[in-house]
Amino acid sequence: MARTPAKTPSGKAASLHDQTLVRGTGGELHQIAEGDTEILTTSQGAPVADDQNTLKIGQRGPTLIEDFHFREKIFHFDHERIPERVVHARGYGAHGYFETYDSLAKYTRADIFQRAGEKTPAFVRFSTVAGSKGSFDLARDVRGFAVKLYTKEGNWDIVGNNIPVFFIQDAIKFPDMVHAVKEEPDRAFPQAQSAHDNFWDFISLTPESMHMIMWVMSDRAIPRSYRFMEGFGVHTFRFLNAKDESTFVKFLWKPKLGLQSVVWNEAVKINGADPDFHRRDLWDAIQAGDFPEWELCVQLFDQEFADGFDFDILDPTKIIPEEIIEPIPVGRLVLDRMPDNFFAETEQVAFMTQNVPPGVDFSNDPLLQGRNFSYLDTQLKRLGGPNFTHIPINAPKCPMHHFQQDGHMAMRNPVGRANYQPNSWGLGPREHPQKGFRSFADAEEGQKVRLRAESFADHYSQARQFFVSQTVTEQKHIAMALTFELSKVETPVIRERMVSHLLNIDEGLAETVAEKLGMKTLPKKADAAVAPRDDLPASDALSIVKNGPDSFKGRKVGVLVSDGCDGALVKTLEAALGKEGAMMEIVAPRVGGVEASDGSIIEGKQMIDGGPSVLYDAVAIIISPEGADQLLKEATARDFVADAFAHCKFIAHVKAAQPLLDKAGVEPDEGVMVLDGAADVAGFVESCRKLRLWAREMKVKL
Ligand code: HDE
Repeated sequence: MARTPAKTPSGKAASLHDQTLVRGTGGELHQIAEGDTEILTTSQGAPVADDQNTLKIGQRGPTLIEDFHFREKIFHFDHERIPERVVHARGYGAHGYFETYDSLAKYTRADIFQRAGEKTPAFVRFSTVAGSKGSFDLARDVRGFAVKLYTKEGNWDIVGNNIPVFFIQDAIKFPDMVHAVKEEPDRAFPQAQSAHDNFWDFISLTPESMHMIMWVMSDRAIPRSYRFMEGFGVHTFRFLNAKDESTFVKFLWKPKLGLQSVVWNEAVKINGADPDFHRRDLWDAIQAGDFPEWELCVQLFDQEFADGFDFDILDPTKIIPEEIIEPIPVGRLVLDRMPDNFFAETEQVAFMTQNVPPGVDFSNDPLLQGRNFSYLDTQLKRLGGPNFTHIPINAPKCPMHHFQQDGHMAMRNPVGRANYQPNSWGLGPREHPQKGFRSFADAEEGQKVRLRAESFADHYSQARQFFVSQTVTEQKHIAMALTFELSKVETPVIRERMVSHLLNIDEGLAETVAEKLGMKTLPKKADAAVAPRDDLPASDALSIVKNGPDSFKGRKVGVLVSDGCDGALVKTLEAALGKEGAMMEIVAPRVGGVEASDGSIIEGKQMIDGGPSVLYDAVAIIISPEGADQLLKEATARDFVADAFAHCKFIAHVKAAQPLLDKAGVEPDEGVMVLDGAADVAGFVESCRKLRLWAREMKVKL
């Protein structure tokens, strides 16, 4: 059978999501000719004649051990699972590339930063932290943002999060912190949630977590999409140039589409309506050719600058405000291809903080140091042996020459007589002092101690700075999140301990939370090792609302239609959204579609029950008077409208929809607009760019 390797029109490798493609034994893609079906074989390659029935004696007799095809099939199935990641178990990945803007040779000798326009293949895995592999996407949680860059000098993994600080300062506390947030060990719940006694018990006993807690209680922990969130390397790293001169560096990923999150009430409902909301969003965007993009930015500084801070740059519970060191964009990351197979790539990808190329080095951040130890260990357990770098997703895309050999599942071994060096035959690779990885020759001296540096002692000042940097809406969300989480804590003393920490961050916040929890009196302030500063200036970079998009690109409008609706208006709206780079999804009483007044059929993507408005960034209601009569009797249609209103979304509607809006309790405001014809469509799309009408939130209780 002759096959031609497949390419897309752009020349890029085609994807196996095209059902007419198969992967050849060498990994290449082939087009299957029409009517051409592959013959099913065993794993050993033997053609199979019958895959519907086991081998038996007689039609109703016992199954024979001799049935090697059955045995192999069941054996393989029984071994399909590997341990899920102990943290970040639920994740979703995509392929893409990183493109360098300009040479950074002045700061780093890393090959990836030497040439403007250099493109480096990349794989990214986003994740939640606490939930297991099958948990829901909209948990209140940190999101992992792990990037593998296949550079010409080996893989560089920036294993970051969507939050720039962490819960703890020293790696030795990681197992405690993770145990506390995961399901409680006796009852095995709650799953993928921090709203329980154990988590808040640990946190309330760990003041260093307070800055992180402010982030996790903010809407950063419920992003609208992976595409609309930032990523952070968290720790301070080093760049080393050709002269081995060191510059400290922090890594930040900034989404081109701006920041956006959902509100908690929406998150709870999305988890029910579509637990895969984030993965579906990434899949849909990439399949539609709407490739998400981030800029990699660096904050660069030297030792002298670092010494000027009140805090320690080795402390992972601190940020360097962007107003103090402006992040410089150094390249862009584009995700343009989904994996062919989730397990092979997204599940088996092994990120390791210790994967750095020459020119990038570590700092002494005690969390980073501990991570460098942990990630190799975890891959060994998860992937079952030392040869996990032979798995294609983990294999570097540059030449490798070393003497590591044998072991489980070895796919490659050194060839020839010499598997050691030095040897007398001049065989095999040798190290290269100039090109090879060199660590920064930092002078280290001191006693062996188990101590936390005094420079790590301020736990409240930046927590407060984060809070005062938020808009009023965002501050309210933080207060509501803390109230919600602590309302699930059954032990009063834990709630009180938390409020006593909040008093060190913002008294108004502490009072609101205490009042909403029904505390009669305020506890006394927690003792602080260092007096919290209240003069750190607000930083706009810390707010989501202040860093939203400048267009509605990449967002989605849900359009509720009925029989007899204005089909031309639906088409005008679709065209206007298309021009904006936004998507539209039809929500109809039946997926089979509705018949518009002009006789055209509008197919439904969702039936109302399956397409609640929480799945959309804005909604339009284009129905006929009869449709309105019918829909206002349906709870799901009323919820569609009421939720969109309560979640402060922009709502466009035809006049005929008014009875449905009235029934749903919608009060007129500037975010509720009438579509009286095509001319009103442009105004609606323009309003949508603001994403939400937060002013409405005062009226509705979220
Ligand atoms: Fe991780 N972390 N971590 N972590 N982490 C893992 O490695 C660990 C930390 C992060 O999509 C594990 O392959 C320790 C900070 C991401 O595959 C494990 C400490 C940050 C991912 C591990 C930390 C992260 C992981 C589990 C404290 C943000 C998912 C499975 C010293 C900067 C990567 C695995 C993926 C995964 C250990 C703290 C980010 C057990 C010991 C801080 C994004 O090795």
